[in-house]
Amino acid sequence: MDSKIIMRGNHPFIAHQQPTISPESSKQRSTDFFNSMNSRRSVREFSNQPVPKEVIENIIKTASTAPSGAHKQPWTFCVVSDPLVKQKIREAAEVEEKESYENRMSEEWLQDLAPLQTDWNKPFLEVAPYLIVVFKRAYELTSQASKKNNYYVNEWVGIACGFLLSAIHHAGLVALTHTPSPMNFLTKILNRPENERPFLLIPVGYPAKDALVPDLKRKTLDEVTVWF
Ligand code: IYR
Repeated sequence: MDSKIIMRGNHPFIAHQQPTISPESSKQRSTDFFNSMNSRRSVREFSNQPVPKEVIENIIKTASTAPSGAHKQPWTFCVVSDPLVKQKIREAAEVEEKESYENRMSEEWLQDLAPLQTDWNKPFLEVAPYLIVVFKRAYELTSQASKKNNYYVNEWVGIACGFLLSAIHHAGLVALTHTPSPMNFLTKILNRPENERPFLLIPVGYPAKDALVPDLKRKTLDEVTVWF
């Protein structure tokens, strides 16, 4: 159904359309959604089982519904399934990660990571069928090679990644929110333009049959909430 256009100034508006549901349904739906999201875990052990491309398209479309300042949508999702590109990314990530684990990370940081039992080896970067490399667009390049501003880019791209991780979970897949540091190698390997900066590297797929995750506990509602 076409929405009726109402002009505000020179700009078209349409009626907000979201079905109203009862408070009881809201309770049920928020409980169900919490239970679903509470079962999401970051996974580092992937199966190489293929994932339909349509699922990846849908989760990226979902991420791109996120709000953004001045509706600039300052994100680019690079989708990598080519084994040669995945191999290049793994090799470059492991070079940086080895240096980080051996020389750059503080004792305190290494101790904080001990419960996760991570190290510089990143086999998941080749095993997972897809790597989604999220770039933030610091500004936009116009055809006249001038720059157009984007605003609060970290906040909006972070929110879009939250939507992406939720959509991945909802689709029955798993992901790792991976931050090899520094990440400039992704700009080079994926040949991204000067206005884009790597933000997160997210392997996506099915979990390995015998995948383990650390036995972590989440903070309680009281620990994370202050009511006024
Ligand atoms: N980037 C490294 C180290 C690492 C850092 C944090 I903060 C983590 O939550 C987990 C790992 C790695 O991926 O191993």
